[in-house]
Order: sequence, then C-alpha cells, then structure tokens
Amino acid sequence: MNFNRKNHSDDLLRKLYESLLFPRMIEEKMLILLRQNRISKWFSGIGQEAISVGITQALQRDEYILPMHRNLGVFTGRDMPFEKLFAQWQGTMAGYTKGRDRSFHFGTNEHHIVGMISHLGPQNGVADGIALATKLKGEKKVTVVFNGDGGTSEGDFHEGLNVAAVWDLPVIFVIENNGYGLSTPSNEQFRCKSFVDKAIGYGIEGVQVDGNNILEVYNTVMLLAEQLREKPRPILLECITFRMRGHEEASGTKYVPKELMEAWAKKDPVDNYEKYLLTEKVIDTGYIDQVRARIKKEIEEGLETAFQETHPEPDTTIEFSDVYAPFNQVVIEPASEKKTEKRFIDAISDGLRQSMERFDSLVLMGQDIAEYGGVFKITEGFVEKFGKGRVRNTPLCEAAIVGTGLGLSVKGMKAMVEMQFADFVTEGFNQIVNNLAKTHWRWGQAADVVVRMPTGAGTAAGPFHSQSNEAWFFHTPGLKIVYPSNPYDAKGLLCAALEDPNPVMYFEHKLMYRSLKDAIPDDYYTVEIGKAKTIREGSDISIITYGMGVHWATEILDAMPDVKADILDLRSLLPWDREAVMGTVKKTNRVLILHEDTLTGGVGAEIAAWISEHCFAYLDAPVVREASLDTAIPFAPTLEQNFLPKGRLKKKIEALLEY
Ligand SMILES: Cc1ncc(C[n+]2csc(CCOP(=O)(O)OP(=O)(O)O)c2C)c(N)n1
Repeated sequence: MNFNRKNHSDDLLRKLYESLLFPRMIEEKMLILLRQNRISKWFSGIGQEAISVGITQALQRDEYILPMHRNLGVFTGRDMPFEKLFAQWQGTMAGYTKGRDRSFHFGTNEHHIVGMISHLGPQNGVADGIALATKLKGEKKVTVVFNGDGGTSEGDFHEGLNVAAVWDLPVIFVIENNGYGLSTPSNEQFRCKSFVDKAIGYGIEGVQVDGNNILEVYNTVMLLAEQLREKPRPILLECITFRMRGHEEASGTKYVPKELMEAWAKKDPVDNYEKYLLTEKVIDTGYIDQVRARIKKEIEEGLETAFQETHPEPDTTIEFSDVYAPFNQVVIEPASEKKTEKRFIDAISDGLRQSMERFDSLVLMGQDIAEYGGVFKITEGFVEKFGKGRVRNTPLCEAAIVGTGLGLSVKGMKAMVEMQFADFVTEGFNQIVNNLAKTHWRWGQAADVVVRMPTGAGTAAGPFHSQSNEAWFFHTPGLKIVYPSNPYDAKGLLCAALEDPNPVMYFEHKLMYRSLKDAIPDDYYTVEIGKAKTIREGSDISIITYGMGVHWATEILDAMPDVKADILDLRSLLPWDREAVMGTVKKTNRVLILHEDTLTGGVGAEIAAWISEHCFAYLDAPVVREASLDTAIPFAPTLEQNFLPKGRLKKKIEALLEY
C-alpha cells in the first residue's frame, strides 16, 4: 500500500491513526458483547474504516455527512459522547432517538450528521437538499453522502445524482464498493466495470480511490472539498474496499471465497497504516500501547454508563407528543375587508405567492413550475418575482425532490413540492411516508415540507391522472392532510400548511380549479388545520364529507328540499375534527359519510368506526358510507360517472332517512 503523506505534520498523521482506531476498537468490543448476548445486532464496517475516517477528518466540522450502517468512523470522528452513542445502540432513553430507532438510524444537527433510514437510497435526495440550502445561503460548504455498491441500483441513487448534476450541488456521492450487497456479488448487482464510469452518464466527474488507504482517501477528499466549496458541483467518489464481516453479524460470510478474504486481510486499513507510521517513525510501539489503552478506557467508561440504563419506561403521551414538531397555530385573520373574486386556482396561487413573500426561506420545487408556470399555471410569474433560486424546475424525480425538501428543513428552510398530478406521488412515496413522516418522531428534526397534490376525477383523464389517494397518507402517523373545498379555504389552508413546520399533504381538486370562484380576502390569512366547517344546517341527517363531496351533497340536497341535513366539510383529514363530527352526530343521529376516494379502507371507514365506538348512543341508524367503486378509475366519461359516488348519493340518503 502506497502512502503519500504530502506535507502533513506528524501530529496530523497521528490524529488520523487515532481516528482509525476508534471505530476499529469499538467494533472489536461490540463483537465480544454480541457473543456475550449483551447487545442484539451489529453491522460491521471492519475493513472499511479508512473511508469514513478519511472523509470525516477531511471535512469541516459544520459540513453535513449522511452516513450509512458501516460508517461508525463518521460518528466517532465528530466526537460524539460514547455513552450517548452506546445508549442509542442499546435503545435507551439517553440515546439519540429515545429508544425509538436502532443502530445508526439517527441524525444530530449538533454534529452535522443525518443518519440513514433502513431504506437504501433516500439519503441522496436529502443530501441534495442540504447542499441546495448551503448554496442558496451562500455558505461555501460541501455535503457528503454515503452509498453501498448494492444500494446504487436503487432509483433514489440515480435521482439524487441527477438532481445534483443539473443543479450543480456541492455533494460528494461516496460509493463504498465492497464487492457484495448482503450476499449477492457485484456481478449479479450491476454490469458497469467501475462506478466512475457512471459519473459520465450524469455529466459529472468521477474519482476512484483505494478505500483502504487512509491517506489517499483523506488527500482526495481534502482536494475535492476545496474545489467544490469554490465551484459547487457534485462528484462521484468510488472507494474500493472490502467488507470483512457479514452484512450483520448473524448472517456470516460463508459465501465469500476464502482466498478473497485472505487477500483483503492483507490490505487491512488499520494494520497497514500502523506499519507505515512505525516505518516512518511517526509512532512507536509505546505510543500505540498508550493510545490503545486510552481509547479502551474511554470505550469501557462509555459502556458502563450506557449499560446502567434500561429500556425506556413507556409513556404513551410522550410517544404521541413527539409525532409532530411542536406548533401552536395562531389563526391569522385578513388585515382588511378587501376582497377580490378569485377562482379556486387563483386562491392557491395567491396563498403561495403571499407565503413566498412571508417566508424568505421557502423554496418551491416541481416539474415545469418555473418559467412555464406549472401545468396548471399556479406559479405563473413567480420566477420573475422570486427568482429561479426559489422557484425551481425539477427533473422528473419525485423521490429526490421530496428528499431535497427534507434536506432544506435540516438547514432550517421551508419547501413546497408540487406533484404534477397527485397520481405521481407514488414515485416519492417512500420519502413521504418513511422520511418526512417519521423524522421528527425519530430524532426531533422537523420536516417542514408541503406536498401539493392536484387530485381527483371528473375530467375523463383515466386511471393515472384522476386518483384520490389521500387514504395512503391518512394511515401514516406524522403527516398532516388538508383538503379544501372552496377558494377561501384553499388559500387559508395552504398558508397554514406552509406555516406549519410539519409535513403537510395539500390536496387540491383539479375540477375545482376553474369551476369555483368566490370573493376572498386579498390579505394573507390562515384557516385552522384540524377544524371542520358546517356548510349547511339541518336536523334530519348528517353528511360528513370533504372535497368534491361537499359540492355533490349540496347539489343533491338542493334537489331534495324536504330533507334537512347538516353538511360537515372536514377540510382537514389528519388531524380530523372529532368534536365537530360528534356534534353533528348528536344533533341528527343519522350519518352518511361521503368521499370521492374508493370505499374500502378510505377515510370514511375510520370515521365510521370512530362514530360507532364513541357515539353509539346517539345513533338511530347504522353509519353508512358512499364512495367511489372499488375499481381503478375508468377513462370514458360514462364509466367515470358510474365509478364516482354522486349518482348513488340520493338513494343512499333516502335509505338512511327510511331506516
Ligand atoms: C430499499 C431496501 N431494500 C433492501 C434492503 C435490505 N438490505 C439491507 S443492506 C442490503 C445490501 C446492501 O448492500 P450495499 O449497498 O452494497 O452495502 P453493504 O452492506 O455492502 O455495505 C440489503 C439488500 C434495504 N435496507 N433497503
């Protein structure tokens, strides 16, 4: 192994040596503890330490790193208190996630680290967001994100690189090429000879290093980081290495040929560097013994503290209270009486524009939203007013963009992501349900992202441009969902969603865009999230609904003058207004829940279950639901109308009244 010390001081060389020893010695201890059954699982990075250590030491302390499960050297390199790290792995209260997530799945802004979720890939989009924030703020900083070679097959990897390339984001995408993805060798994972070749495809530079050579890693990253700080752009850094242990300890390494193991054992990053330093007389055996003894003591002390702790005493109130970032919405009334007639779509545009004026840190991202103004023209004229930095056309990559939104939040900014159609949210689903929704609860980081969802049928647009998919998100703790049915609420709820530091799914019905108008306040105002609104009052039955359901119910009831009904517009689905629901049930004793989404497992199912559990004594009839058919959405207008619930509503109301 060739080591090039350049003109590094002896002190620096020793510092790198010590930094290499930390993860190695902790791991050796962990393997013993595992055999003693004192810890439950361990993902080993033995043999790969030079990568994490070299990179972390080459960066500035406040530059973000997004490590994976084999990058202990990142954590030790940022001088995290051992006892807290151990507590994290043990799942105790003193860890970084209050016992809620395991191993390296946590972040800490104090140390500028954003740890992975189990899913391989999403970290790349988040890194883009952090890098975008540094760029927009004019900070000259680099962000580093880690990937395994296996993980590069994930779409998230591709999307993350592509966005960084197009936006010239200062991100170093590290690939630790260690020969296997779990048990599957590289030749069954990808066909490219080396990952630097992939860089060409993204129009970026690729650099390959010997990942077992600490000085090569360190020198390369020092140089790259300096360049990227001055001239922001992404770099793909391939580190050739080998995983000397199983994917996790229980899985073993039987599938690795013995000769391969032996060959790589000779390239051990710690042993080789130690030998080099001894030869160079930078260290001697006395120094090695003394450093090892000191580190051993630190590890033992940290462990002692961590082992004194037990698993957290469950407190359900606390578990719930951390689901959302704290936010007490203060409803803002319009400053004046001034009103202008606006279509639903103009109300959305107005709310977005005023929120951009209010929050300098708000960034809008979506396909075709810049000069073109978005396919529905909601952001028309925004580029002229706010500039291309804050109004960003994105490549077609919903996952990376939602991840970018989270990365912006990590840096204290706000993001709005426009799905071109709500249907395409499938491509960003993982980022929403696993990253945005869970991050605050896991390690206290707010995900200040609003995802706008042009939704709904009625335009004969077929199965993939018409879906109502709010129920997919309704089931996910950590998200909020709002769904306005009129221009006033459209503006007020959007402004409220953008104020809220939590991830909010904002559903906007395409059919309402140009068909609804109303005189709404010119000034900025907000509508309370979680608050339903009674649209019509009557004592015979309650129709609990939202979105288009409000208009269908109104139209059908207009044609049934003898029926006196409450129409309750939920407006927010997560959280939904239980008090208002109970109020109307108590009043009419007969409930019909109506929504455009398909019936099975829809929002109505939850509300019906809740009513039967909590309002049974007030019911004179079973709670009934009307919703779309349990099929995909058909294209032909006749079929589409048959699919939607409106045509069945009158009969359902009559049956409920007759019960
Ligand atoms: C999206 C996703 N699919 C599957 C897994 C299960 N899994 C965890 S690690 C792993 C292999 C990863 O290989 P690689 O990226 O090369 O990293 P290495 O473990 O070799 O460091 C797999 C399949 C996962 N965590 N995420």
